[in-house]
Amino acid sequence: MNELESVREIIISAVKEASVIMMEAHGIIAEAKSGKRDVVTEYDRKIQLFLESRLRERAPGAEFFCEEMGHSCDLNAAHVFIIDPIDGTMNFVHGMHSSCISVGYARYGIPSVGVVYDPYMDELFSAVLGGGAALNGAPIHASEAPLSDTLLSFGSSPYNPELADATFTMLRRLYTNCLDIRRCGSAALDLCSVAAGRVGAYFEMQLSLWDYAAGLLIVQEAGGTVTHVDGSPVMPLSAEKGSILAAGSQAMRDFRRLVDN
Ligand code: LIP
Repeated sequence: MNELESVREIIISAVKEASVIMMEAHGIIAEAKSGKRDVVTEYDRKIQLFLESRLRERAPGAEFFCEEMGHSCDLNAAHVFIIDPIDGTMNFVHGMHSSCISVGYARYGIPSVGVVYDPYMDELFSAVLGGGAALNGAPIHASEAPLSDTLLSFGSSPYNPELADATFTMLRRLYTNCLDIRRCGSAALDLCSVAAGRVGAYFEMQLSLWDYAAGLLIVQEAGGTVTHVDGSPVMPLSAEKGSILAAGSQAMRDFRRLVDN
């Protein structure tokens, strides 16, 4: 087992333990952050603190870039864990079982390990740089089908209603050029659906690094491509919010043709 595979195992172990906190949650209370569409719960904080504690034990000196409690760090440091303790918090609050724990790991700014765990479905998506992507240990591959033969998932950037026109204008153009659309409410799970070939493409106009750091590598290692929606590269990793587009090769070509014209 090489070093990155060891890091993956460390993350998987911590994430599986942390998922118990998520699955045993009760009396979930949504606390508004930037607004009532941007919420956090005590369970987001508990899971983040648990993961930081476990990962620090196994990787002393590592830095953390996390959604809750304002962690910021040098994203180009030797060892950085990028954590979304509950991706799909709004679903979690409303009892819609479409949420996950997402942990990315970067070495000197290069995404090197990604782990996304959906405890409701008991689906663990993972990847190491150069080692392929897997779902519960079995290899997964992004779809090679044309967009017209696949589902399209999207995110509605609910924290940024000023992006609604751009989102739904793009969606209307794509809607008649795919089989149907889906909106699951978790960017990390949407990215894993691209990696597993369940959907041909996914886009969202505004995300944070913790939403996509793990899923980015999982898509890439599954043979897919991830860019910003305008086609520009998502590397180097940035703490700034930005759009994300992930797709299999043919669906990406179709998306670009439909959107750029
Ligand atoms: C969410 C994303 C979702 C997006 C939401 C939010 P959170 O992450 O997974 O796709 O539409 O605005 O960013 O806040 O639940 O970790």
